[in-house]
Amino acid sequence: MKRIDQVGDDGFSARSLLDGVSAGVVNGQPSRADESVHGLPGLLTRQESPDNLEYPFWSLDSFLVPNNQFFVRNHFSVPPLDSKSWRLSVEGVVAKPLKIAYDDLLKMPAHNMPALMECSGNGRGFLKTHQVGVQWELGAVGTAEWTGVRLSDLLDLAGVMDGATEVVLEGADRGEITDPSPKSHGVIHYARSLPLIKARQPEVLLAYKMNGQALPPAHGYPVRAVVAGWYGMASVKWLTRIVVTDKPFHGFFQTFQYSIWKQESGLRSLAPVTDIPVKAAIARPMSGETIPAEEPYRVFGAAWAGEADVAKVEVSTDGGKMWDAAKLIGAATPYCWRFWEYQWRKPTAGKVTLMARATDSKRRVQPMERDNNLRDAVIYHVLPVEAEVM
Ligand SMILES: Nc1nc2c(c(=O)[nH]1)N[C@H]1C(S)=C(S)[C@@H](COP(=O)(O)O)O[C@H]1N2
Ligand SMILES: [Mo]
Repeated sequence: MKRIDQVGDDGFSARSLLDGVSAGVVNGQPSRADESVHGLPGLLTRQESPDNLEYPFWSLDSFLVPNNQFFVRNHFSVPPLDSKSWRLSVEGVVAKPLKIAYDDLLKMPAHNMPALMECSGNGRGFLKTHQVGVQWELGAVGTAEWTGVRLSDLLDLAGVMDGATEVVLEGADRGEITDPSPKSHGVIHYARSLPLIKARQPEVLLAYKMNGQALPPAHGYPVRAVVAGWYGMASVKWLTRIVVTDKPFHGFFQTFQYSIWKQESGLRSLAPVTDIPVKAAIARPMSGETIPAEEPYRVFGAAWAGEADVAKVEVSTDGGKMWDAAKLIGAATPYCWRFWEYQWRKPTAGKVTLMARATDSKRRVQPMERDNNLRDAVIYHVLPVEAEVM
């Protein structure tokens, strides 16, 4: 079923814009990507036109994911932008509306920030109650080093006026969402708003570099937002317009998509998805893997906690009855994942269910069960990995 109608054919495919990596093998393991006729080597194709490409999470081995293996989540086709003609307008409740050129942005104070990006639908393919949307497994997540200017520096240039409460970020990409419902009834741009208080934080950048290279077209060239600590939907790519507002923004991707049920004073209401809660994910073994019996095995993965740090990761090799502490590797880097490992001394033959569970620096523990109020997003409950020891 075709979900999104594109406008014109001026967009082009993300795949043709990414450099391929050597096909067939990733880190010594066969790549499932080559099973797909159209697969970009090193990424799994979940959807085409618009392209939605997944990082093979089981191949995890470097803290920064290379640009050509970084997951891609697009709602429309990639807009053909060029840094020469690109302009960013800052308007709305500001004293001095601005139109910034790419070169002006490069002259502003630059900041480097490693940060994790995770799609709020990451893991949707594992939900027991099927949800419409891209059926991601574990790999709609990655960490990159971003370089750019602080959104707050730009807001200061424009002079945010009293009464402003939100900052709407709009991308150049657009289209009409026709099926399934809800429909957009006309062409819309990708847009998301941030509360002014988050927009003002130092971890919110307008980035023009990713891992030291110019931002690739699929990841928002020439300029994107990076809202560290929040799910990826907030990090608007192909940014061309910023509107400071004094009332809540209720756009399509703020309400119909990327919203969850909350309960306050006995009232249920939909609230936009925001920060990333604590989560551990197992990279190896991958599900269905065969593990040699009676030999030590290194269970390996990553954990992250949005605006908080990871304090603890525990592993169970018996389906959640007994838990043992995993070792956190390296030092904590704010807004990033932390790798962990667990030495499983003596796996005994048979089918096994492995689990990893993280706790953050505010003592919040990853839940065992899925909360259905979270609808099709914010998938962070403990996910079992079934493997066989033989
Ligand atoms: N303009 C625009 N920005 C966007 C999107 C989009 O479709 N259009 N997708 C968002 C979502 S849902 C995610 S998860 C991240 C993914 O960033 P990536 O493709 O660089 O991994 O971009 C966000 N920014
Ligand atoms: Mo996303």
